[in-house]
Amino acid sequence: MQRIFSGIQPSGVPTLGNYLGAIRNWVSLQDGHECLYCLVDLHAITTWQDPAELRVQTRTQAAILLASGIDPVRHVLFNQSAVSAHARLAWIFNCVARIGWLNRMTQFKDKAGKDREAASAGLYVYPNLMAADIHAYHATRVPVGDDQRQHLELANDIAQKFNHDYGVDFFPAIEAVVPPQAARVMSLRDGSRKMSKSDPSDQSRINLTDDADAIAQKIRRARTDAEPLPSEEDGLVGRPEARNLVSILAALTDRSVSAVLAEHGGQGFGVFKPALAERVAAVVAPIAAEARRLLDDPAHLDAMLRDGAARANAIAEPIVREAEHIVGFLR
Ligand code: AQP
Repeated sequence: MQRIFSGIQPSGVPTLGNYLGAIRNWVSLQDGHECLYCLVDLHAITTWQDPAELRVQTRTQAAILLASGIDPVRHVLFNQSAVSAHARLAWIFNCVARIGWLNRMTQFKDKAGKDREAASAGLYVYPNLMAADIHAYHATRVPVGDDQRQHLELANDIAQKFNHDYGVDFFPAIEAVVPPQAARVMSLRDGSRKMSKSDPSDQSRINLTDDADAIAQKIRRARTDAEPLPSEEDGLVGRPEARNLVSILAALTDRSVSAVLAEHGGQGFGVFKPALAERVAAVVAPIAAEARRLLDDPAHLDAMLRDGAARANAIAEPIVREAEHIVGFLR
């Protein structure tokens, strides 16, 4: 059975983008794979996180993942900092990856913004830690949104260089599993930016804790143009906000963009937006309600994460010890 690893940063409340780009895929891959799903708190602190908030967000994410259908008994759900193998292998990878490779990473450029000199060193080497997350488990399949493809290519480059430099065949190749529809959900306020849980504007995203009223209000206020929807995909060229809303509905209903346009083409946003809001609420509101119920018992969530970390550690520890041995560390 192939092993899957994927992570999500507890840097805020997960969004509809996280759900359609990653979490939904995580749930369906549970059948037929051995899955490790990780709340990547080491990644989260590459940008400032209030310590008390980080603990709350980590629990909230655990609750949302459970409410979305992640099974912590058949599979493994844990937080990254509880398994030291991640940080140890990341250090080795910091010494394998080349600065030129990291300089090409577009996510660093996006997240660091204009003042790159002021970004944390952790944000710069973020892709090396992500490579370590996956390779510490010898995972071979990684379900991610489209925005993470470049990092996965880097993770393969690092593994190849490690194997080549040390003359071993130790780290396997990994394959990105990217969903066909809505692999990249965009902001509701700006169709050129991806929907992000850390966007300062709450109106830019649907949080997986939003109720039906909040969802309807955010979609009603979502930025759009004045034209009705086209009947064919060509008509969405130059209309990123319209394309985003149509893509969201396509993903939620497991249809192509053209199939959605075949049904809704010609409609104005006054008609389309309420139909979309209803679909979004049908998926998000039950997750939000179940997550709220689970958050009433934080001790249970913490115990579940500790159990996950112990099981993750049992897999990663021998692999990372072997990597340390290959590198020449004396034990
Ligand atoms: N807008 C998106 N559309 C599709 N997929 C997305 N993902 C994130 N945003 C979108 C996918 O969600 C998974 C977990 O992401 P992450 O939390 O590890 O980091 P991120 O990609 O940086 O997500 P955010 O929401 O933008 O977080 P912040 O704001 O903290 O930086 C990944 O598989 C990602 O592809």
